[in-house]
Amino acid sequence: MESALTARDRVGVQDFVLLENHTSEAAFIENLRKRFKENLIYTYIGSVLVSVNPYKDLEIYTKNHMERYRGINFYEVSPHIYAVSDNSYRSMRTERKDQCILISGESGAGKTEASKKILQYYAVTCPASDQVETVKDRLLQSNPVLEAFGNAKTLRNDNSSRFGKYMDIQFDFKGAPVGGHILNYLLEKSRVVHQNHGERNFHIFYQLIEGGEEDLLRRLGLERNPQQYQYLVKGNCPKVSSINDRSDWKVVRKALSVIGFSEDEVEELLNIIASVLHLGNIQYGGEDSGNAYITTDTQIKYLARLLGVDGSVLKEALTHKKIIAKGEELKSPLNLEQASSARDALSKAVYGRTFTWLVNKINVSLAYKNASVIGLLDIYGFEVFQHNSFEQFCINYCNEKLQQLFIELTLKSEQDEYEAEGITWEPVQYFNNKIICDLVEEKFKGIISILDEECLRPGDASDITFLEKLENTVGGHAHLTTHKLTDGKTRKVMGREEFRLLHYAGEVNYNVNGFLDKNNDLLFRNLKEVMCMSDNKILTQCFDRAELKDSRRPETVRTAFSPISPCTTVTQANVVSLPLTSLSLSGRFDEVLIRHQVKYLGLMENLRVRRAGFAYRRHYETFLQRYKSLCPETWPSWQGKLADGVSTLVKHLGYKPEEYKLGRSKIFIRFPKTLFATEDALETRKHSLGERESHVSHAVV
Ligand code: AD9
Ligand code: MG
Repeated sequence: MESALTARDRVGVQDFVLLENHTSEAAFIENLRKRFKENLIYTYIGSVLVSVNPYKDLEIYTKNHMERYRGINFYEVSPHIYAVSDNSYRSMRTERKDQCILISGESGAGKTEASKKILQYYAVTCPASDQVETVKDRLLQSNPVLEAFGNAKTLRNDNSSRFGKYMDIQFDFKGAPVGGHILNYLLEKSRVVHQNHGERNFHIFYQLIEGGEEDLLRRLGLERNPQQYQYLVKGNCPKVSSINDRSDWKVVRKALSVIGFSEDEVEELLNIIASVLHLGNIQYGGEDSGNAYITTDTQIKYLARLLGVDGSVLKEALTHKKIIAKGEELKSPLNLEQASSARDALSKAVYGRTFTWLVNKINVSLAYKNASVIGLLDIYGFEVFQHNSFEQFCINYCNEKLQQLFIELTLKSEQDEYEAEGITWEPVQYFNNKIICDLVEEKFKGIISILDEECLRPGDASDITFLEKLENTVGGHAHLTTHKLTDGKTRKVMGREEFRLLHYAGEVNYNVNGFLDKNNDLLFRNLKEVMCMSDNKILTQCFDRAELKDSRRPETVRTAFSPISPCTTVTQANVVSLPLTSLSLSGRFDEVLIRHQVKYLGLMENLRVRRAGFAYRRHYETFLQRYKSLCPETWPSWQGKLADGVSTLVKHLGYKPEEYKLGRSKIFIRFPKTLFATEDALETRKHSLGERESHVSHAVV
């Protein structure tokens, strides 16, 4: 391979640390633009990768590209997601420390695509064996399955992740991928029963209807027309031009087999998916205030068969609520509204739990012990719509946590390393969004605590009383505003049912309508009972009878947040690289959008910290090994202490004192240009020796 960079690769600067005018946001964006024009979508800020979504295939993910990035150092090749992948891999191998790659950015930025590219890189470049081939296939095939069940078309992204994913890729001592583990969190279940205009339900429903074979659909009692299903018509958007549901169906079916789902399991899984559609078509009769009754018996018949439950018991559970009064069980009829929400609650619970079952099943097929790990964190991106509800609140809170982790790992760990190496440096101030995380999650007085409290308070608790409590408890907080708290002059007028959070990524107004219900996520006991009696083996695993005996308080969304905990383990891991993605719509360099994200992802602050510190660091041994040929005193080998050798070498190379510092085990180089110059010297020497540099000798481990 020809090493080094071509002139094109060097358009603008490939590391923002090299930017002349490094405090200027305009210069930052100009650099992104220049590179984007040349289809160079990646740029570094030190070890952080920034990417601009091209929305077209740039053919930069071929096998050749993968080969080019193997064993290479960051500065030797054009920035790429493969360089990040490779760097993490080598750190894991050489330092024997688990790694983590965080991927953040707004919805549609390209996070999920980036995580897939990383996975593909490992699948292609890591050592293999027959057993490993199976694992690689399974790892790769888990994506289409998870996306079918957990992604949907939204206004921002035709393939938007509606759940968070933390995936561990596990490697054995030879560096071969041998297993994996996926943690999913907080699937946006409400999408099963409702979609906003222009959005769709989860892909799998359309895939099944469009792609399912004739006899399969007949068996499931489904028609080949999404418009027939109440749960699929809410967004008025059954077809999406960028999506081929029929061919995706084939991909998903195959992936399920590769992962190791038996035919029976697939059948039961599809029975559940079809049941959700039938549930959505159950209609009720009755007056608003009177008792509801079911008018659609066909659906009940299908449901009874597909779920393996007694139709009349199900019918009753969909129209009555069981309560215990004075030790006696009483059935109280539901009115129209209550019955519809009981039905929807069942659909959400069935779908949500099946999704979790699916992830567990994939985990079983990927299970492996005693491995080193590279973790990939890919969550749903920050979302702001015209109307934002509880779902956006949860998603944006997740992003807030991720941003905090990012700050911890880039800014704080940077300072920690200088300390550990005994390097003096001036700490840089940066905005820490912990104040916003605390506002949401603090015990007793955080927004979630206040919400939980209202959910559990009997009597007149409502979305509005929740809002009032917010005003009373955290009303003075700098990051929270409501209608009542605004003066109506200086701020934009807000709705009476809204509160506004000033997130790290900008202001978002949330409408409190439905907050209590969505947080409670209550499923009536008798519906749970019916599910526990099901013959469907997946459902019996999803609805455990033990749950019926459990009289604890219902779980609220807070419990679903606990999986953010991978982040706590991540803090201990060695985080090499944190790709960040910024967004451009439809391949255009959308300056407004990009400026917004540069600002809110804190990229300028990140650059500031990087510039104040040292752009590159190398272990003495690595550094000496690579450049020793450039100095007569260190060539062919240095006999003394490594630090002295490095010191002799850099003095010979003419490094100025302000350009570098020597720590306990590493040399710290302030600017990449110093290193580039040394690289160039190496190149010149090799050419003068008539040597063609081979890819392998280029590798520095
Ligand atoms: V969300 O928060 O899940 O809504 P993501 O995950 O950030 O979002 P995603 O990876 O799904 O976004 O990317 C959105 C679309 O951008 C993809 O469907 C591709 O069409 C497009 N994309 C993303 N990355 C690339 C790329 N490296 N090259 C070309 C890309 N197109
Ligand atoms: Mg995504």
